[in-house]
Amino acid sequence: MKNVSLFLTLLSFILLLGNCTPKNVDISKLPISENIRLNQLGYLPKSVKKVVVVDSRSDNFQLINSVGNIVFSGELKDKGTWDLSGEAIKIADFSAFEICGDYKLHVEDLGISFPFQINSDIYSEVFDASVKAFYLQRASIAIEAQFAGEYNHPLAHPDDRCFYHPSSGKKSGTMSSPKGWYDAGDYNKYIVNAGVTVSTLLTFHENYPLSMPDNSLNIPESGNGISDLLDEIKFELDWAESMQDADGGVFFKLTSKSFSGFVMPQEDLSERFVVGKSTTSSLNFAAMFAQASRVWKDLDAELAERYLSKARLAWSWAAKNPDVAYKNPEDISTGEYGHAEFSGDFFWAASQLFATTGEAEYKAYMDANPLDFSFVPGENWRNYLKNLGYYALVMPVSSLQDGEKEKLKTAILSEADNQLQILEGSPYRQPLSTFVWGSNSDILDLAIIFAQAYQINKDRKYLNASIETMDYIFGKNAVGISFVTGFGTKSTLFPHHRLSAADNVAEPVPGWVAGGPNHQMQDGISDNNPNGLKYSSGLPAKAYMDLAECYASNEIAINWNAPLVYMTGFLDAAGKELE
Ligand code: G3I
Ligand code: 9MR
Repeated sequence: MKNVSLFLTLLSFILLLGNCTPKNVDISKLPISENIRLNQLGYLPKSVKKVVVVDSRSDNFQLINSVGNIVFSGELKDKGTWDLSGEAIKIADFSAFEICGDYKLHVEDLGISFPFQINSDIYSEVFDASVKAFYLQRASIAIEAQFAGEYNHPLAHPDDRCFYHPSSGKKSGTMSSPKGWYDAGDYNKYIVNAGVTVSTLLTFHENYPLSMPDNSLNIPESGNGISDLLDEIKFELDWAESMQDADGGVFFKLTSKSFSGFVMPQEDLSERFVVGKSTTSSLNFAAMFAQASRVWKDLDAELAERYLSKARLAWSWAAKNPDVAYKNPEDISTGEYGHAEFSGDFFWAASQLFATTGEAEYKAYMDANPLDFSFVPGENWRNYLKNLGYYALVMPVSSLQDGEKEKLKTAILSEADNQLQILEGSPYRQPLSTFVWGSNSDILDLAIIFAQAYQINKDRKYLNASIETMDYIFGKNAVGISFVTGFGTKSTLFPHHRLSAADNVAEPVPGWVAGGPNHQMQDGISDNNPNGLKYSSGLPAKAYMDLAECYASNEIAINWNAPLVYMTGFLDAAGKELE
């Protein structure tokens, strides 16, 4: 390994000499071009570094360091026109250049790119921020300045007296259901969305348990000897646990009757209701608590046992009530998270219960109801859940026999190869070509497939694919921005997020990934919605507006941030491993 590294360093040096006749370029005089689409955080030193150059007639590019020296130059590779953005695409590849520092890219007929770094810790800060964002999203507690700085606010939504809505099955009365994270830009809490969020975060922790130690985030629980990531997840589990009915079934959501205005949470004094009870909320509960039981087993045996017994009860309720879909009652108009086909939910819950217990009942369900590992855009809180089941079953801690684990690993690798083929054929070198509501979470979930494949066999092609896919999130996209608030020279500034829009702070709450381009533009101007938003482009990969009113492409959501945590944490670890 050492010889390879020495060779690569020498190669970089030769390239440096060969490629550059150190020439000063007065970059201060060059215009900044937003047609150079790159990862605005930068690049890991020993990794793939491919940048998209849009609508340029130039044939080459130069890499310029902070003092204006051309340190690398190369040819622009023509990739033709991308029909999803209407752009002529060329690729600038400077993967061979590995020297850490601050750089910009120059293209003769365009100008200079946003600044970026080559460094092994470029994902470290955004990883922390993507988790800290969850703390800033907490309900029922005061978010204090000592932890939140300028994003502090008084206690809001105590949720200690929530009315049972008739759809919950209760005729009257109230229940206490405090804590948990606001779902997204709104102030409501949904079990179907909490599940995929908690499971994605726990899956990251189970695979990279040392990535976020205690005292990483400066949250109230910091210093208690437990990973700050687990402390944050526990705040959601504390709420979710209160949503289980005595018979094991799980209520669907805790919500106001309609979406509140764009006010700070402490100003939203709407009555709060416990609404619905469904197969899907019960399965989400079963899955996340079975997984949580596994994770807390060595931290708090009693809690782990309690979680597991509640997960079993929720599974049993769902098994007895397999077809109870959720639909908003007439007097409720907040989020629905409604789907009609629950096989992915059942498989995921059975997988988590089996991975934790090894018990025949759950194995029997999976054997009788097998599901392929696959990826379909737009399924992120529905059929995609089965993939989280695969991730649980292939782990060393899982009770599955090795032979069967190998089969599941082969399925993951096969899908990763399918997606890699799509990436290789994409002018933007990322695997998504269908842009719907929450498309950035599709990108992030695809990156997790590559990360899981890399975890299985350490083939660099999967690590590189995960890096190129994440480059899209941080600026290598047809919108030309970093979709993560607070990260990048040009990043999402006005997310559909009441906490960001209603506070007196100019900058949005940092660390949130926006939903991303959505060709359906449900909030756009139309015959049914004459006051809708006028999108600057209807091209699928460009159908995005950085406006607070834009909920169909610019909202933030906990289930979209969970894979952001996974991937920035994974690349932060990979960055250190590659050093
Ligand atoms: O996936 C299908 C795709 O196959 C199909 O071609 C396309 C056209 O029919 O539709 C796609 O489904 C879309 C789905 O998002 C993709 O995830 C649905 O049309 C679209 O209605 C659905 O939007 C959901 C949105 O609520 C409106 O219901 C989002 O998934 C969901 O993330 C979002 O969730 C909201 C909560 O309700 C409230 N809190 C905020 C949160 C985020 O916006
Ligand atoms: O703020 C709401 C957001 O969380 C939802 O995802 C979105 C779609 O259900 O609805 C948003 O609320 C808007 C409502 O749908 C229409 N009137 C304006 C509301 C605030 O933008």
